[in-house]
Amino acid sequence: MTANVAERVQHEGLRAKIMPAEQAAEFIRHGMNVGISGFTGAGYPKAVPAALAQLMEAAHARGEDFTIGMLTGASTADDCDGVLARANGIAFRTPFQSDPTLRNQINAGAVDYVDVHLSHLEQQVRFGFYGKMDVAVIEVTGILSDGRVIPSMGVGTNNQWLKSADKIILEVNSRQNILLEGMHDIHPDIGVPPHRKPIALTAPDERIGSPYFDVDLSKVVAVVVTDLPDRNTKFAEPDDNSKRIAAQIIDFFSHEVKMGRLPSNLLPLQSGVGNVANAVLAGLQDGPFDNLTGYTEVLQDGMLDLILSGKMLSASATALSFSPDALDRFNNNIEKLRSKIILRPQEVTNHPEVSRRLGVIAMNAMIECDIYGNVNSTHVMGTKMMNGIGGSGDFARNAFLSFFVTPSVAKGGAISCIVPMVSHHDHTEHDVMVLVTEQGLADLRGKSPRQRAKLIIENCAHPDYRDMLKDYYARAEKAGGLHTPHLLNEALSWHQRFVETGDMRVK
Ligand code: 0RQ
Repeated sequence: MTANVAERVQHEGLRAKIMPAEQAAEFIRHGMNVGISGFTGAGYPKAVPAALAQLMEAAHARGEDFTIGMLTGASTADDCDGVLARANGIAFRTPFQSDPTLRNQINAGAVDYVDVHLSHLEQQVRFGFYGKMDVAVIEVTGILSDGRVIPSMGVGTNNQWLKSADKIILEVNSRQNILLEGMHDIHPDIGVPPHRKPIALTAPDERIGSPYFDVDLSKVVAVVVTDLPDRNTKFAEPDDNSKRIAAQIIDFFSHEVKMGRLPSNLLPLQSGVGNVANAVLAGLQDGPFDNLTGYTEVLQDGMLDLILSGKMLSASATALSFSPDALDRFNNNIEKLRSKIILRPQEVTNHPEVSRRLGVIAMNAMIECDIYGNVNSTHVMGTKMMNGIGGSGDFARNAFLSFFVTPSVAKGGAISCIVPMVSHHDHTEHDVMVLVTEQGLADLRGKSPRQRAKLIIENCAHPDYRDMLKDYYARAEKAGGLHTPHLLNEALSWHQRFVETGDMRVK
């Protein structure tokens, strides 16, 4: 046993259960429900999924069925979702995912995918909506001599999977910084209605739980030691559209501070994943706001840099998902960051009660919105799943301010992201306060549907589509039904035109 293994797996009984991933994977059988750790490419198991994929491929070659139901915190990575999807090993998947092979299988009808709000999933598993959980495969940073477990770069649903599963496989990843110990805040079970107690968070930097997972050691059937990196996707430099969107949000914040509706250090920020979200946070680096706080789901490069520069005091999240450079900055500064970043279960980070109490500012990207402010975050042309709703709904509905952002067009201009009617609803007009594209910002608060339509078309639509939208709206008004004017036989005709011709514009 190397010194590293001795340091990472201090519990003697569990040390005796160390085995190769290939052997551990044999605990997973066809038809099982498997709870897997991982949240946006952080803290997912990296050895057992690959070994399991090989077992699946071998079984398929023998003509046998071998698929699993796979439940995670959110997306994992190519060496988890990807490798299992390529082995045709996933029959059922929930919640958020972003793997291209898996996405194709979902859209081909080969995988049953349930797109659920991230804050709902643990409760639904507790009550058995998905059947029983057979095995949990959880990446951790280390195991203490008394058996308590140090979580990894993400907490997500791990605590629940450890409780729900009949059998547990722990992947101890020595690549994860041992100084993560102490950065987690694992709230005890939030309980079941009608006996729930409040989640007693009144500020993002408060601690209400333990830094460790308490695991029933009798359920641990295998410990696998790894030394493998997280997904660590590099961010593109913010493009002009992202910078314009970011600049407008920052101007809007200044306006709201001037109006006395936001304090000068704003309110806790939630930021979705991706390049635009990252650009907004990068924009805050040079903005006039200090002493910021974060209450988010995934903490990415932009928020890390705000903390490192001293612009942000502290942030609460469920996972740390960094580019390779940001990971280096994190590891080099971890001593300083330990008191400023807190990682919690997603049931707590995304809980409506806490978002509402703290007055979170939610900023999420979308696929399209319509002229009345309904938002589609998940479906391309109403039928094909992109990634999933993730935590966007948890935050948008309960935020003090909810933003949705997108470039005004997609696919080189062939698609308008502002349409007469969204082809799928994730966030209704009731949950959407501010829409932003590179063209402009529409503040929908206090506006009727007809007032919103004029604002969204004028401020947010691309010039190529503005007159088409105005024409649709004017004819819809003439048709009557003047609360939310629509031409029902035409409302989705832009999408249909794109499906038929590859372009929403009339040629
Ligand atoms: O596809 O790469 O094939 O060209 O959608 O679009 O503009 O790069 O935007 O990467 O920020 O993703 C909503 C998908 C935006 C994401 C979404 C095509 C476009 C491109 C990506 P290509 P962009 P982003 C907390 C918050 C839901 C979950 C969420 C998402 C691809 O942000 O999954 O908010 N959100 N979670 O070409 C057809 C349109 C399109 C379109 C863009 N109108 N029609 N295709 N695209 N607009 C985090 C978690 O919950 C974990």
